Amino acid sequence: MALRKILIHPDPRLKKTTDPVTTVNDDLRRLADDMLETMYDAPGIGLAAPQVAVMSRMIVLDCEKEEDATPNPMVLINPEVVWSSDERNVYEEGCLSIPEQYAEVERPSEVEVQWMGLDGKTMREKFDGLWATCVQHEIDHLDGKLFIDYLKPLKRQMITRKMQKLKREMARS
Ligand code: K1U
Ligand code: ZN
Repeated sequence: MALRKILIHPDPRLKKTTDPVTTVNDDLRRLADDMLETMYDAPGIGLAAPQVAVMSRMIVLDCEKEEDATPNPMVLINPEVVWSSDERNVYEEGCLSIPEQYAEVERPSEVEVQWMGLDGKTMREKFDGLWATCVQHEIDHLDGKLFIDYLKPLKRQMITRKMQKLKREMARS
């Protein structure tokens, strides 16, 4: 397993739609392991393949945040929201590609998601609470959408400028 570098916004790869996965092979299994390790190391509760510069439809999640909770890592290949609740929920979201910036985003409070597992089997499950927020945030990444795209243009611009400054500073050191 290896840590992968997380892309920081703005980056054209974070704005692109990703390609469906057609075969589960050793490279994909290695990518899933690396993404989970990178997510836990960050630390984060989710990660999407384009955030580590791989333009494929795969995400990882583990929203068990409490320190003494049993880990519950999930790997979702070609995930699709097949049902969303009318009820909506507001959560202050963050993103590992937009470090230290948080903003309230409103999304359906429950979603049903279908995906393929690493064993090639089709899975379908309902997500609620933080899991629902996180799985929608990660699926958005696969469609080139960031949580700041839900914000008013001025706030989005302010965050983007902060990230441009951060990237300039990171490049200097
Ligand atoms: O996609 C990502 O960049 C990961 C992101 C997922 C996410 C967070 C909040 C709402 C929706 C989706 C993160 O994990 S940001 C870090 C974070 O929220 C966190 C880190 C450590 C403990 C608990 C939360
Ligand atoms: Zn994110």
